[in-house]
Amino acid sequence: VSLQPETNQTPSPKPQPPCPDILGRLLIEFSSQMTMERVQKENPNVTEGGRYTPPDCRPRWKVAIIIPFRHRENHLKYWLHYLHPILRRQRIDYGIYIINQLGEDTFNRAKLLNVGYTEALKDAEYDCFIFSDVDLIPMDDRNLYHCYDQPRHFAIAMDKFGFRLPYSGYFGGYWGWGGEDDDIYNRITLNGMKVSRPDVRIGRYRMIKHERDKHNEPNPQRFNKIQNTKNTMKKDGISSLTYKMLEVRRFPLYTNISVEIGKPP
Ligand code: UDH
Repeated sequence: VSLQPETNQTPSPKPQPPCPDILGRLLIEFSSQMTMERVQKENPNVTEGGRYTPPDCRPRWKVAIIIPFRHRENHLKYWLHYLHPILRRQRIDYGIYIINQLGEDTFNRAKLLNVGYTEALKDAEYDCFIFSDVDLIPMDDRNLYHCYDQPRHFAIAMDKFGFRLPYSGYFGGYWGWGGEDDDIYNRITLNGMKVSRPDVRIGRYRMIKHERDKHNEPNPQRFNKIQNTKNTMKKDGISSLTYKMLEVRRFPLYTNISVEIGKPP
């Protein structure tokens, strides 16, 4: 999903003919072995910390891609292998941020996304933020990772849901264990914004199959929480965010931000 700060509203671009490098539907598979060395060799033009600027045109936007993360090194290799070339073909000016939750307390995806938003803004003047899970790969490079004038839901047709939107208020690339994807959908609509989505034939995604992670069990309060967005949204979120930054490390293909975010009250 992509969110744009209110102050930075940009008019949506006019429909244009496809760029020459765009391939359309892509073959995505996870059976071949992947190594970070291979992915680095494939992407020599990505600069330190996973930054890229197209050399042949001036992009309209600067995009930060934020990935919540813990113990998913193998998925990350595939994600970088597929996404860097796609973003390059799309002529995106971007930076990749892996927000790594330290320790073994309960995983908090939404809080990591908030940390990513805050920390990425210290790096550059990003125009918008795309939140992606580490195991979600777009199957079509016409699904453009640039900014939109309304919050954008990219992964609308996932293989695990039969390439369909599971419900109309769905705003996640993920089936939420804390309901945080439904909560942000509520925040968007309560603030008078509208979710924008690609065509269902283009918004297709493959998820890397995996077992449920430890310390990320379904939150029993999730149904109750999403009933209360209207009351909680003004005081719970970016405005109440606290965390302990432990390390920012620039790898060739991404910036790793390791944080302690505490545990549930
Ligand atoms: N994530 C991690 N580490 C974790 C948990 C989550 O990196 O321990 C990140 C990662 O980017 C992941 C995202 O948070 O893609 C969402 O994780 P999730 O496991 O909550 O959601 P997902 O849809 O899986 O990937 C749901 C459980 C599937 C169980 C399937 C059993 N057959």
